[in-house]
Amino acid sequence: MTREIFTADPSAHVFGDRLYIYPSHDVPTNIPDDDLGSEYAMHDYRVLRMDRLNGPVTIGPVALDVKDVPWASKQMWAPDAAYKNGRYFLYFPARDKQDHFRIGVATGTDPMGPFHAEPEPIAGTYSIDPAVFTDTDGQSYMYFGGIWGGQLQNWVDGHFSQRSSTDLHQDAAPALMPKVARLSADMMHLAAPAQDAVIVDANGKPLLGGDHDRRFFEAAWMFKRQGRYYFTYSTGDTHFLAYAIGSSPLGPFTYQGHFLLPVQGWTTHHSIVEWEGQWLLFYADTQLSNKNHLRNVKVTPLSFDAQGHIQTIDPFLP
Ligand code: FUB
Repeated sequence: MTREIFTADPSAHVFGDRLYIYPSHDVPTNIPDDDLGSEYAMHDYRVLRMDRLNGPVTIGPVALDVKDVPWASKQMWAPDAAYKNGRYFLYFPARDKQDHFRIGVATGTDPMGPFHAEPEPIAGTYSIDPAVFTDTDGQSYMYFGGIWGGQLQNWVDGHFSQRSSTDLHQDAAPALMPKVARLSADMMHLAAPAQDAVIVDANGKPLLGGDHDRRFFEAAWMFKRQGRYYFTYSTGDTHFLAYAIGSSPLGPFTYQGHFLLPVQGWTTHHSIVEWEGQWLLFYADTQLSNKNHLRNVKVTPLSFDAQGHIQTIDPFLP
């Protein structure tokens, strides 16, 4: 969508009659690739805007820099945004001064920013990849979490303990699940402690830790279509985007399948939004750089069959 800067992890939202994308802003670095994602050394956010589908993309100024976040030290990873009562909210993960990923919130009056960060991360949050969904009744929910470099495996008891740099190494046990929590009316806090957003198979059994083709890794997203809640996510080391459907935003969600086959590059992270009567998938790949940590956001139409299944996209086919 834009070649001027490197962007990834696109969280798209329609505010008014325009579409805004809240991506990670990738930057060059010599840090080698590793299982922790150390090469993703981003330090600020830029917002993208489209005034019409397939129209030009406007790149906003710096919307938030890590130096202006009192609690954060580095690695401004995949953000999301929301709007309520004249205020825009930017939710973002970053490492704190102890090197633990936490999730912060920053607010502003313009969807392009700038955003002013709260002095502390949101109490009760940890790990990475916040995604905020507002239901048709006005209640908002935050989904978050990511294993390996996202550290979700280190928070199983509600506090950080260094267990592993990947996952729990319990292939026959239920996988680590994404987290979901109701947001407070002011959008700044969790209204209740985060709980597991459980992903189950067709028999109602939680997906297992060893099921790398299907289990949750990172990159949560939620949308509602025809009264059903679609929880979408990345399988990480197997490089698929997958989805599961539930009847409540809190889950459980029944696994359905992959909807994006692996792109060029290690990560795969996305958002799905309906705009101008068309469902759109925003994602990213490394075709312009050939480097895992220098990605570019793309958009493609998304289709559903009569049963509401998402039709699988092969990113290498026209
Ligand atoms: O962009 C940094 C991290 O890589 C994101 O937080 C993950 O979702 C993955 O895309």
